Amino acid sequence: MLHLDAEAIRRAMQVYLVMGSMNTTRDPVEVLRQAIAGGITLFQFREKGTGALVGEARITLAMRLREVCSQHGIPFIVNDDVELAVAVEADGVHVGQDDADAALVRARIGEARMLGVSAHSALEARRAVQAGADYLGVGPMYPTRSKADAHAVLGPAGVAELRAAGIAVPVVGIGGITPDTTAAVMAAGADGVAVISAIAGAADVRTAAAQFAAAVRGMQA
Ligand code: 3NM
Repeated sequence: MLHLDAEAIRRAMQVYLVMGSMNTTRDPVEVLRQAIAGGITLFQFREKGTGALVGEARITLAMRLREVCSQHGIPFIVNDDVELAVAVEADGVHVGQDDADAALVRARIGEARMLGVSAHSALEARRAVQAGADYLGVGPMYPTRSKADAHAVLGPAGVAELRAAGIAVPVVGIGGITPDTTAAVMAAGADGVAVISAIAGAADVRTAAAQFAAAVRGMQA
């Protein structure tokens, strides 16, 4: 397991790839390898929604992806499945507002693992931080086809609202983000961009990831 301090967590937000087997027609392990070669800084395993693997196949894929992340020093986060996260020695867990209670997840995973929580308002953000969130996912920034039950589009203004309310923890924007819109999300106060389709669904995964990395770095001059 990686032991990341607050600054390392903030840096890990920069190019945050989210993926499950449903998000690619290729071998997710190969997609992850390419994305790491292109410069992603964190990976979240999100095996959820129509066509998601269950049972042994789900655990096996999680272990394979976890191994690739370990080989490259990339933090590995599991979406909404604390027991899977513990079983594969994940570096953290991410939960949405409709998933397990964040404070209970924190109690289960301990202080060493990262806890990410989705938030759509300053109130949800404050509660998440109180419950022990290390970082927040805020979205959707733009319309997305990757999440059936996504909230109404917040836009980068959703991130700016949290910052204006004094929320200082690392924030990653998510939802419909492309390399072209990355600068707007960062300028609103995000520490990085979380992406499914624009990386996992790209014809050239490595180049797509590199474009995001360049866009994020362009904002840190
Ligand atoms: N969460 P894409 S939007 C997993 O708004 C997820 O909380 C969202 O995929 C939120 O980059 C989303 O393909 C899907 O739009 C992101």
